[in-house]
Amino acid sequence: MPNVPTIAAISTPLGAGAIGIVRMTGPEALEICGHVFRTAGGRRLEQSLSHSLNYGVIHDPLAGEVVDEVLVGVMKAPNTYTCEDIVEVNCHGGPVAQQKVLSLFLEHGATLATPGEFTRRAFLNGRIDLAQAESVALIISAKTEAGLRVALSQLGGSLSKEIQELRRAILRVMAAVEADIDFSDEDIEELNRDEADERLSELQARLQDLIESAFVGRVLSQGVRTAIVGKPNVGKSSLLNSLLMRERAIVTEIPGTTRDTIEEIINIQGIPLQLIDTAGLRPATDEVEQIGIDRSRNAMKEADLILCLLDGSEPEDDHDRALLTSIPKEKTIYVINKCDKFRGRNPRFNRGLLPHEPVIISAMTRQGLRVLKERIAELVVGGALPPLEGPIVTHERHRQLLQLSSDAINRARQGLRVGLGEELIAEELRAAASSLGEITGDELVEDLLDTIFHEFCIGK
Ligand SMILES: Nc1nc2c(ncn2[C@@H]2O[C@H](COP(=O)(O)OP(=O)(O)OP(=O)(O)O)[C@@H](O)[C@H]2O)c(=O)[nH]1
Ligand SMILES: [Mg+2]
Repeated sequence: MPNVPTIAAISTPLGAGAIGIVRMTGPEALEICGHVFRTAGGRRLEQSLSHSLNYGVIHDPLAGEVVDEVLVGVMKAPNTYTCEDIVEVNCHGGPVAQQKVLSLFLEHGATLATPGEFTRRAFLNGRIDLAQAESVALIISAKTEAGLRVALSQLGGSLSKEIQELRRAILRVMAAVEADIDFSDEDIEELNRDEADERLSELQARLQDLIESAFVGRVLSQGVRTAIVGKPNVGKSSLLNSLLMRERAIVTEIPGTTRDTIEEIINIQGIPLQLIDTAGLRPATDEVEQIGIDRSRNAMKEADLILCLLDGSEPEDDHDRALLTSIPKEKTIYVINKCDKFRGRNPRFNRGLLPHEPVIISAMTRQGLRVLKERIAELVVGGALPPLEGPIVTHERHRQLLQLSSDAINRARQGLRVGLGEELIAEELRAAASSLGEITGDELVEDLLDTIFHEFCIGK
């Protein structure tokens, strides 16, 4: 038995589709598939050219029956996704045929792949680094074109390249600091303390640029969590529906219609918003409503952005006042709804109570929605997404490691200024480089791999 098991999984989503792909990688992939695949001309699969598509049938040798008519893609090591032999069986898209093909592979010696295991092999076999591997999950979950562009550029290695450059540059300064007085080596350049400090200051600025890109990266990859909150009946669900342009949430004139939170993704000027419609906030009348209201408060707390909806056709009451004091105003846009009811006149709601200028809309006639979208883009990214040039950090894990690296450089620079010993300074710089190495996987803890790849889907 070879050390590396051959693994297999269904790589396309469950359910019916035009085609479904069962994928297998590992040293025995061709042999295992060969046991159950017959080409029309009786040729053996092992004899196929690399990167070829082979027509034939998958048959169950024990039952002696044909399972499906298929095309088998053969990709031989090392120029493949995993750097190992891969076969991809394109079946008809019914779940039964795919399951059957997978079971046959497992019966003939393959093991079921764990989530992300194909990509993990690509990483372990050195084809991509860890940051690139993580971008694969981002490509799958991208919610806007801009998000996809960023993920693809990360897969292409833009972030890894910058991080590797920074890491090497830090190690060079470290070597120079260590070599300072003891010995001279031709490969190590000489830097006095001021020069080392200046070099580190430049590196820190580059780290800072990356850290700052993380906000846009997160917005693009995860979307902006946006909670629509307000009293019952002010039109929260109507606003969700008009922004989505479909009747997603139930709307009635009965206060307390929405009981549970409802989440949908919309795209505003390239910014993905994860919109959350919530149960109206008021003293609950029953247990179910209370649970819904607790969820609304939670959604409000976790939101990046709050749309606080108010009914402009009614004067404010004590509930409105209580609500307004409980809302964190820095991340809130106040929206006065139902302007079709007070057309041309002032809302009956006293806008003097609001900490900033509200947007006036009608969720019913869609009036004011364009202005609302502009306000959202303004608050989230200052009007428009910045040009997506250069590497962008998309994972919180990366942002934290960059910050650790920058903090360590800071300590090293302080050490240089106060005349700390070379060894202690070098130690900080080693830590700074090591944090960066964790991003690309050059320095690694095995547990981390499990955490990262378990977020993947099976078959990727
Ligand atoms: N005239 C007018 N009526 C509206 C507007 N928006 C919502 N409504 C009406 O207000 C009522 C309540 O709307 P919903 O969208 O269900 O309100 P909600 O805030 O989700 O209410 P809860 O789920 O009970 O908290 C419905 O009868 C809507 O048709 C608007 O812009 N103009
Ligand atoms: Mg509702």
